[in-house]
Amino acid sequence: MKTRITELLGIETPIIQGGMAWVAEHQLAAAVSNAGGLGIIGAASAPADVVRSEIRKCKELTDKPFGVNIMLLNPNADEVAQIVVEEKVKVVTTGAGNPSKYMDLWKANGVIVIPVVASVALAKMMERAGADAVVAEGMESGGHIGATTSFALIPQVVDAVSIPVIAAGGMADGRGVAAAMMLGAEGVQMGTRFVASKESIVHANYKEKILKAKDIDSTVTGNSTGHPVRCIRNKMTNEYSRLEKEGVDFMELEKLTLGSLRRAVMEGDVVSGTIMAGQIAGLIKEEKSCQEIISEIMEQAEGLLSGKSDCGEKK
Ligand code: TUI
Repeated sequence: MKTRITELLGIETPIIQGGMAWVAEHQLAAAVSNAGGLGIIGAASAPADVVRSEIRKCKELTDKPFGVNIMLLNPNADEVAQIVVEEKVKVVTTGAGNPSKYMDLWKANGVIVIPVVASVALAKMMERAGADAVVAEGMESGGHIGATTSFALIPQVVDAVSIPVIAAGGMADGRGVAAAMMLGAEGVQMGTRFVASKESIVHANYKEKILKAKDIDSTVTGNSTGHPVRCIRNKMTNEYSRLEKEGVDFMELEKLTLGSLRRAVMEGDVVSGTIMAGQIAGLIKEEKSCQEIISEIMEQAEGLLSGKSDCGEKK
């Protein structure tokens, strides 16, 4: 499938991997890129030298294009913004903020910039600032989210900007990709589907939580702090919600989540850890390789978009 996104990025299929904190490291990014999509290293809160080393390791595993996601709440974001230039990373995606202050640096150095946005207003601002494309991310997504669903957000962003739009939030199979394309997207970013891939380094307990999840198993913490985060319901989220209802202060809530994503991803603490995942987790039943994921999804999406198959033919 060729779109302005495959052309822009020089990739075979318009599938982009989310830049997930602790999960999107070099093995996963290289596997997605080698499978014809765009792999992304998630810089998240990592120190700048760790990000540099991840980029170098990724280059050893793939000759294909890959990107780095810069989480703008990261205190090291300025340093990481510079490192992607020094390491000649082809693509940068950003999350959890407005990357305008880095735009001149990146554009002057030929970096393709794709901010993740959760609103039409930020999408328009990013286009004016020189973004090459945007990811429109609905609130079905895992992790830090905005307030609008993918179904409502994607066509509104498509109508508001001329640059290509990549859809994110709620897609994990070919039906989701085809639907996003029908809404006007030219690519799809998936996170949760790749967390449950063979090449993902997350602890087996975390993968099992995704593979066993039902439609209603995610919840959103942090609405009261201004940083809503979608994750799978567990002891931590129940405790968090209880404290939020009691109106405890921000620092008390922070204590509950300090290091909790790392504990879930690396140590498999799925009881008091944070299991970030999207609402589509309930659709994901099997751990597969990134190659299998991408080729099966694209085969199904292409069949649907060409009218040659129906939506019952699930992969
Ligand atoms: O960034 C994400 N997803 C993330 S970041 C993350 S790490 C984190 N952990 C705990 C609390 C906060 C962050 C985990 N998942 N997705 C992209 C995304 N960006 N979703 C929503 C936004 C967003 C929200 C507000 C982008 C911009 C924004 O405001 C822009 C402004 O005007 O400042």
